[in-house]
Amino acid sequence: MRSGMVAVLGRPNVGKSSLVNALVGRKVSIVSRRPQTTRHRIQGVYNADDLQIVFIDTPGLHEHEHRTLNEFLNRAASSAIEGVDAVLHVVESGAWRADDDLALARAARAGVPVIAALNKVDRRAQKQELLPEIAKLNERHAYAAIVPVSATHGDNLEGLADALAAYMPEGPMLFPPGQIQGHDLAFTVAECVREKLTRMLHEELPYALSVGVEALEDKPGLLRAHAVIWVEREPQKKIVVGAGGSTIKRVGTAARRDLEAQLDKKVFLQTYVRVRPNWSDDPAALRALGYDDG
Ligand SMILES: Nc1nc2c(ncn2[C@@H]2O[C@H](COP(=O)(O)OP(=O)(O)OP(=O)(O)O)[C@@H](O)[C@H]2O)c(=O)[nH]1
Ligand SMILES: [Mg+2]
Repeated sequence: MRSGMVAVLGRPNVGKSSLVNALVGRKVSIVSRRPQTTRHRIQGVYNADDLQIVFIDTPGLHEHEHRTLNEFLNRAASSAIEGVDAVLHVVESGAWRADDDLALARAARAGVPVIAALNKVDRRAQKQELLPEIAKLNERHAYAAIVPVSATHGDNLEGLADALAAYMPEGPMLFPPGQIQGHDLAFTVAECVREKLTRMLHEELPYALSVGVEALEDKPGLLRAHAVIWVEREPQKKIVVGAGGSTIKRVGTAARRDLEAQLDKKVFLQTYVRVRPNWSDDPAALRALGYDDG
């Protein structure tokens, strides 16, 4: 038996959370086409016959933004490397950016083997295009392995797990096989609501949003939850609510349906929108809203 911990690092939007969800076989981390979707370290456990890997999904490392939230996100990602057995550096095929250099530098600093997952290879029409890209990655860093994958198509995930397995220490499982999620129900509800908001709202608004759950009642067959959506300014509240409450209603319905499918029970979800000026640039507000700076 081998078992170990793997920190999943990379710049925003390369598909880290998609990859962790695909490996773990269920949705532990929210996903959207916008960068900076993940805001917390999120654990997902992969189990195979003689292998257990605990993946730690992290916020995308990035340099160009300077609110306190961005500092928190970068610190939360950087500190995920502490105590892990390997780092999985996720990169997007055909799209190396400056923030990839930043992520690689952090990964290399961990002092453990770094494996590259070359993600989104489904977008490459010709598989030969990958060879020069793999050669280029080899020049950038002495990766322990470079594994082309597609998180959304499920391509080569076992190949990736096998490559990681070689670097997992021998030893007993870290978690019982049934336990696949490290976060509590309130977190799951809040993240689900934030995912729908991030997907449905335009432009800058997702970055001005945070979601918390203020009350939760979990009974057999029924979950009741009150979610509070925090925005920074009154006009943002109007946009989230929408004309006649239409936007918030769509968000609430999508979140409820997703939660009902995930939890296999009925969900009664109420949503409120409140203003907390400048929360994303205020360390005390960030801590109160559940953000962890590592
Ligand atoms: N075509 C394709 N798209 C993918 C793949 N993996 C992820 N995506 C898409 O890429 C976007 C970002 O995915 P996420 O998993 O949220 O990326 P992330 O790296 O976790 O992003 P942050 O949390 O913001 O750092 C989403 O629109 C995904 O559907 C893939 O293998 N192929
Ligand atoms: Mg993510």
